[in-house]
Amino acid sequence: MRIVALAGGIGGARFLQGVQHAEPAAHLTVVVNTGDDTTLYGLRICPDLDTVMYTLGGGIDTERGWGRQDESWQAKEELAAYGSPTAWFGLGDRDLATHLRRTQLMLGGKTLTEVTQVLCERWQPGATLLPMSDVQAETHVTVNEGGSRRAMHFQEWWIKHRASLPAESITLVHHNDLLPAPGVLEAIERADVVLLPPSNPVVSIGTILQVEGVREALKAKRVVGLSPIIGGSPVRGMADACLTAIGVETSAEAVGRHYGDLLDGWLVDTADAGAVVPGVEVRAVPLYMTDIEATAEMARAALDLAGA
Ligand code: FO1
Repeated sequence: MRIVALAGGIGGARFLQGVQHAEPAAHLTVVVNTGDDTTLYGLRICPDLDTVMYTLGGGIDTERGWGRQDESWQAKEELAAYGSPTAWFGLGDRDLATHLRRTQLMLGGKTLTEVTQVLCERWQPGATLLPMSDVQAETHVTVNEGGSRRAMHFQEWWIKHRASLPAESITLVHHNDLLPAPGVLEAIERADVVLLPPSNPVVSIGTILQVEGVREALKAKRVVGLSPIIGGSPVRGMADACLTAIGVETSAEAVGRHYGDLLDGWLVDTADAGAVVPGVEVRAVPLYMTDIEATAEMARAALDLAGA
């Protein structure tokens, strides 16, 4: 069975572990959000690609959900001592090697798709990881600070400000056509089922849906999504701040409706059993990823709903 998932960071990566546990023989391709990517200290940093790669490859810090386990922060502390204005970014010493190696490969002429394949040779995630695009695109958030409007990179808003500054708009900034990375549309077209994990519907899944041709390719497929919102609040992260910014209510039903005609099925937690999404089959199952077995059950429920 060929499964394609459009995924962001922590929640998406954790769900994909459940998919692999439920269907170890399936061929899994993950189309990963690159809108969170940023360049700091001259290094190209791809948070969602790294989070999926580390999580499926066994290198993730399971407590944080991002970055490497057994991490140290010497470089970050030294940068803070120098008064670096970007010392707020969680630059782990082990994680730093990934940014250095990625940048080294890109300076040598490799695309992000090619770089990702090289880095995955070490981590062996057991899935094909594809960036959504090889074209640089970054999510910027416009905030209103004391009457003056300012745009900042998503990472600054998310990490430095903990998404506490009300976002007036969230925009994906790219200077070239947002073309899909090689293999993305082909993987979707060949898929038996496409899954939308419980990632951030705005800055992760929503970003991938802006890539040229992706929405059209999905229209021809069985697509099942899982709600990242349970009982009116995000399970983790700050998806509510992002949903508010685009005028979508923070509820399982509203997010399902937001994905609209892309979905054939929508899994909500039992707490949201009454959710109705016109034209979409909604099922209520436990959606807390408390351990790998619970997550695998979610994956089985999604595949069952997809009729896969
Ligand atoms: N998230 C934080 O809350 N604080 C950080 O300092 C931080 C650093 C970081 C470094 C590398 C990486 O791959 C992820 C990192 N994240 C951090 C998570 C990241 O900001 C988010 O997971 C995604 O961008 C949103 O899904």
